[in-house]
Amino acid sequence: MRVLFLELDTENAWAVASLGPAFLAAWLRRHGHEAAFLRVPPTEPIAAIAESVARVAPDLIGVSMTTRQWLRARDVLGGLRRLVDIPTIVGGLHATFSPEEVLRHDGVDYLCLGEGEAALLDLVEALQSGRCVADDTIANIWAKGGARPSLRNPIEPLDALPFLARDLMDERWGVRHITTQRGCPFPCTFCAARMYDKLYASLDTTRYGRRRGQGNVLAELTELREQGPLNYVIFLDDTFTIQHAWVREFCKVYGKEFAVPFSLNARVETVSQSLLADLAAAGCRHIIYGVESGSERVRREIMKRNASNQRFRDVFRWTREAGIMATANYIIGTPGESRAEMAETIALHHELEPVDFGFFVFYPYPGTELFQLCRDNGYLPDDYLTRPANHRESILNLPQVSRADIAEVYEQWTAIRVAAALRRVPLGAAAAGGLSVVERDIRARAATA
Ligand code: B12
Ligand code: SF4
Repeated sequence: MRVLFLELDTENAWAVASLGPAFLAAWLRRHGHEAAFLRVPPTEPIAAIAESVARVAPDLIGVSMTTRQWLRARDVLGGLRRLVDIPTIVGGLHATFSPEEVLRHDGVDYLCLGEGEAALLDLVEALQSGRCVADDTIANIWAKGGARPSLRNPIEPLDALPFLARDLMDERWGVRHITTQRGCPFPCTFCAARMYDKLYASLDTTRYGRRRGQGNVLAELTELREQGPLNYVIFLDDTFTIQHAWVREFCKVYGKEFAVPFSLNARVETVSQSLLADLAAAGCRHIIYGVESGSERVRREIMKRNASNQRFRDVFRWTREAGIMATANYIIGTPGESRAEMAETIALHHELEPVDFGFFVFYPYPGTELFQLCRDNGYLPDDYLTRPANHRESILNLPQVSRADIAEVYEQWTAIRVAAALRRVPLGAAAAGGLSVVERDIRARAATA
């Protein structure tokens, strides 16, 4: 069978495509099926999408969905249903945690809960042999109108998975994206990534949190180096710096064999000065830390993140001293956060002096603890599923701060961003490129490689 994965872009700017389909395609191909990929720009008319789909002539259309992609997915799949007669399946975080709402829509035939490799293969083989897929015939696959399916065990060990199907990722400039684990052990209440761990923990399955062997990760990198330029590696793991023995061992070999610069995501509780030194020696150039709030109360009581502000100050200093760039990410307008606490975040930002930073207006992701809190307290508007998850404006009706308050703080952050960009990049260059420090670093390396 041939499965076509549609990548529904929500922004015009390029970003690496979703990883889910690249994992699924590799698995399907290993089992003798075909996988194709079509990137769909944000404003591409349905008729044009239908033409492109018809050219590929797939037997099944697959769509991976974050919450931000949901509205576009709804419109595209609904529109396609009127023009082409091909079954569809959706998966990913939004589908997993809002399944009833998603399945209700025209053009969505099947939905995959959680990890998809084995489940999608079973569906493809059932469709191929003409078997009916109704109530709980395939674990993880929810057929429209059917009952919620049971969940199968996550694949164990992760090394059993084939390497990512890179032709579905649209990588550029010799920058390669890789994951060494699935799941995150921390309890952050706003985080959607965390929800898979919770989903699987609540059922009679093995744990979702797993890590690949170092040898398996290094073998994928070796293959990538043989295939083309390997200029920069981005580890997309939620928190790369858990399991220090694993990380140190990996750094030893990576530093010797590759020494290609790389970046990763970390929490301040999971790094030490000596770990940062090992990472830097192996080639780590950039770490993205979730700071989220400058108020210890907001972090502790609302987000379940217990690190102190002093810990953030120390870790940002150690990171700088190790010669690694730090990016800080912040959230604005978490339920329960006061206007003064939002100002504390700006104050902490000025102390941390990260090389780069991101600021996101809080959005309640389905399945998360804070989503539930917003729903229980009436903060969530009834039409929340039709409001864009763009992280630029709040969709909540909060008692202690208004949307206008949050918009004002967002403007303050925007001004800080503009000032930082102008300090870093001469005016002409900033206007021409508008690139972040990291993007410029990556492109410069790609140009000289
Ligand atoms: C890599 C990554 C990106 C990449 C690629 C996106 C992607 N979807 O892979 C880039 C840089 C583009 C990106 C951008 C953004 N991201 Co992002 N990203 C991630 C990250 C760190 C890892 C994803 C990953 O490794 N997946 C690995 C695979 C194995 O997992 P998976 O995607 O869930 O896929 C499996 C199953 O879900 C299922 N499945 C998935 N798709 C499908 C499709 C079908 C047909 C089937 C059958 C099954 C299936 O099978 C897959 C294999 O088992 C996650 C955190 C996380 N742990 O998920 C955040 C995450 C997905 N991102 C998030 C966000 C918010 C964003 C941004 C909005 C950030 C921003 N503020 O700008 C943008 C928006 C992107 C968009 N278009 O919507 C949120 C999404 C929350 C939500 N409920 O929507 C997450 C969960 C982070 C978080 N902690 O909250 N991101
Ligand atoms: S540490 Fe990061 S990925 Fe893990 S639960 Fe918290 S926010 Fe999510």
